[in-house]
Amino acid sequence: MPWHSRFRLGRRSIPDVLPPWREARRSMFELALSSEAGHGEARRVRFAAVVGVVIFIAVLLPTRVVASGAEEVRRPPHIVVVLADDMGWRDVSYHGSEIPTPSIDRIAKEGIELDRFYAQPTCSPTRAALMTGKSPQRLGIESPIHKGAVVGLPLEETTLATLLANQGYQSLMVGKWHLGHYTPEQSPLARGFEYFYGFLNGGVGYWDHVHGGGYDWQRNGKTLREDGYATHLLVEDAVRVLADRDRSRPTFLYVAFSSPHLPNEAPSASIERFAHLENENRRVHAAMVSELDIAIGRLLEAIRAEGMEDNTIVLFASDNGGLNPGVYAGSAAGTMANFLGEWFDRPFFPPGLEFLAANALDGGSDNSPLPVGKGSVAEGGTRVPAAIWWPGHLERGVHEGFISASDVLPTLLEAIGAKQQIPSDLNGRSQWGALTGDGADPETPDYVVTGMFNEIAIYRSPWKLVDDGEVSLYHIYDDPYEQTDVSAQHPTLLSDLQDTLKGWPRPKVGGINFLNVLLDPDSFGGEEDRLPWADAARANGTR
Ligand SMILES: [Ca+2]
Repeated sequence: MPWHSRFRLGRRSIPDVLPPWREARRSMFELALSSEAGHGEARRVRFAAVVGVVIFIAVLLPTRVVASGAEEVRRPPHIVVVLADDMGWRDVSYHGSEIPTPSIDRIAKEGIELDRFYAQPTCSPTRAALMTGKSPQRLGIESPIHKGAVVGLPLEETTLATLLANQGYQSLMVGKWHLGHYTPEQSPLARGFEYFYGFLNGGVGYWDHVHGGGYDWQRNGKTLREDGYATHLLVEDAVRVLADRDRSRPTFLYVAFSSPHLPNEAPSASIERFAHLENENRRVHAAMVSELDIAIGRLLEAIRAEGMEDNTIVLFASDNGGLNPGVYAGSAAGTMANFLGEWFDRPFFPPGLEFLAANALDGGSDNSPLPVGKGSVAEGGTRVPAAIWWPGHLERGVHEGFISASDVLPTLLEAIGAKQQIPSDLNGRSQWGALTGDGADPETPDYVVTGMFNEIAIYRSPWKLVDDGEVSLYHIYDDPYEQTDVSAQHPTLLSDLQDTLKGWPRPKVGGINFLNVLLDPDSFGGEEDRLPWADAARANGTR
C-alpha cells in the first residue's frame, strides 16, 4: 500500500457514503467491467467515462494544486521536531500563561494539542527516549549527562535520525544534543544526522556559549566562534538549513532550543516587555520564553515560505517540566543552597555552591496547577506542553490520551508510512492511530520516569505509582494534581506495578557523582578554563 493512501483527513473515519464524484467513478468502472454490456450500453459507458474523467479532473486537480503549493504532495512528509528546554506547563499562553506564545499556541490550535504528553523529569533521559523509542532507564540514562561523563547514548542504539535516513530522509540537527560529548562517535554526526549545529552539553550561556568552563558551540564537529544570542543563532541556522536542504529527499529537522533553560539571560529589550512582572526570575524567564516563541514563529514562517507547509509534520514539546524554586526545596542541595543563600552573598560562592544555588533558586518557570517541576517525578516534572501539526492531514483537536517521549519514534515512523520499519524491541508504541482516529486506540505501554532525588514512578495510564521512599498510587485522569493516594483501594494493581517497577531494567552505566558536580560544576556560561568541547572530543577520539 503506498504511504499516502494510509491517511485519512483528520481523525474522523471515511463516511460510508462516498462523495458524488467518487460514486460516479465507481459506477463507471462497475459498468465498464460488466461483460454483458451491449453496444448502446458501451457508448453510454464511454460517455460516462468521459464525464467521469472531466469530473475527476475538475474536482480532484484543483484541490491537489491548492493543497500541494510548491511541493509534490505525494512525497513522504517532512518532519520538524522542535524541543523547548525546561519549559513549564503554564509557560505557554494556551495554558493560561501571562507570557504570550502565539507561535506555540498556533501549533496547538491548528494541530493536535497533546494534553497528556509525558517527558522524563530531566534533559538527557527525554532526549534518549525521543531518539530511540526506548525506556531511558533501560539505556542507563536516568539523569542529565554530566560534563565529566565519558558515556552517552549507547553506541549500539539506532536513532530516529538513522531510521529516517534509512527511509530516504536527510536528517539535520540544530541545537542541544546532551546525549554524549566525550568522543566524536557520540556526537549527532555519528548518530544519524548528516548536519549538526549547536552544542553538546546540557546548557550554555546564551551569549558566551560556554558550558562548565569550555566553549560549546560548533558546526559539524568544528568549534565555531560567533557572537549572538543562542535562540537567535539557532533559529537563523535552522531557517538556513531548510533553505539549503537536499530537495531530492524529504527532510527531518530536529531543532532542540536551549531556551528557557538556565542561565536566566535574555536581550534587555525583551526583558523590558515584561517589566510588569514583579519577580525578576519570572521576568527574565518570560523574556526567554518569548524569544523562543518568536524563533518558533520564524521557523513556521520558513516552512511556509519554502512551500513545505502542507507536507510537514511539526512536533513541539518541552523536554521536561519547568524549573522553579520549589523543586529542590526538600532536597539536600536545595536546603544547603537556601541556607547559604540566606547567610552569604552569592557572588562569593565557590562555583560548585553557585551551581547548586542557581538550580535551587533561579528557576522562573510556572508549572501550575501541576505539582513541583523539573527533576521531580511529580506531574509538574513530567507532563509538558506538546502538540503535533500537519495541516490538511491531522484534524485540529485535543488528544486526551497518554503519549510518552518513548512513543514519538514509532509514531513518526507510522506517520510516514514506515510502520514495518518500527523496531520490535521498543518500549514506546505508535500512537498514530489514536491521533488520526484510524482504528482502535493503541496500547499505551508502561512508562517509567526517574527523578533527581531517588524518586521513581511508573505510569500505566490512567494510573501512576510513585515511589519516593513512600509508595502512593494516583488516578491521574481523575486526580491530575496527585492529591489522593488510592493505593489502599487497589492492592492488586499496586503490587503488580511494584513488581513491574522492581523488574524494570536499570543498568548502571552513568549517573551523577555529587562530589564531582561540586568540584567541577556543569555551570551554564562563564569563564573558559579548558579546551572547547568539540576540540576536546576530537582529542579524546584520537587517543
Ligand atoms: Ca531540560
